[in-house]
Amino acid sequence: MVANFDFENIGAAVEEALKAGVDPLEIIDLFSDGAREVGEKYEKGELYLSELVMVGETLKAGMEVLEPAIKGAKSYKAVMVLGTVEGDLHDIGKNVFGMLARGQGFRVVDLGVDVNKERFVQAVKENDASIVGISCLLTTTMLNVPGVIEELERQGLRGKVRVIVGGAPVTDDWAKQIGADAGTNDAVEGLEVCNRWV
Ligand code: B1M
Repeated sequence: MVANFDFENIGAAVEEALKAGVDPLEIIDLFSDGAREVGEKYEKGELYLSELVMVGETLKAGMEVLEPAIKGAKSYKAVMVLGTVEGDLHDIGKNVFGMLARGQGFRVVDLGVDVNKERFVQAVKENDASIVGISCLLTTTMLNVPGVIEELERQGLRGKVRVIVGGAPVTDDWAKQIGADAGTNDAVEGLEVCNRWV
């Protein structure tokens, strides 16, 4: 459904799958598979940007129906500041990660997309956060992630927070090389790491 940009019917299909007892995480995996397939076609020039936009809308429509099935924690175990790095407008993966984190008892302060280093740092101070989550989908905007970590260091906050970077192009090795504590291209794996930290 994602690969066919069927944004009109995806909500009903997700509802039906949830009623049939399908695990919401399995549905997220299917979304990611569809998005990957579309991304590859776009890369090969087989799809237009307008179709990429429709895929985004389809993913969002599906996530809206999925969200209530994942939310549920009543108290929180840590505060996490989350945002997509400066220059990057992709937010679907970040929202998946944030939604899962809320469901597992984190208070998530979601700063949205195109978040600069100053806003990350300000939000850490204002919310006394212990985790900073940075999402990044473009190889070009990966270059903006080290700046956030440097700014945390400059403001004397790096020792107080753990930093996780996530997104399709991110690897744990790269994240550690730039001074983060962890990196992943999988929301569930990212959450496992955060749970180990608290
Ligand atoms: Co964009 N885009 N896009 N796009 N887009 C990609 C990323 C791309 C790989 C497609 C391709 O060419 N194959 C490519 C990047 C290539 C590169 O950098 N090498 C690309 C490009 C080029 C662009 C533009 C530059 C296109 C243009 O304008 N010419 C442009 C950039 C705009 C900008 O950001 N400045 C652009 C725009 C867009 C849309 C706006 C049309 C739309 C985004 C809509 C939105 O987010 N609201 C869009 C989409 C939909 C995609 C693809 C097709 C799908 C992304 C997605 O939502 N996936 C994508 C192809 C792909 O990913 N293979 C592509 C589903 C989502 C659930 O997965 O985001 O990977 P993902 O999140 C995963 C994990 O990565 C992880 O958890 C999620 C679930 O496991 N995760 C975290 C994510 N964040 C995390 C944070 C964590 C932990 C885990 O901790 C903090």
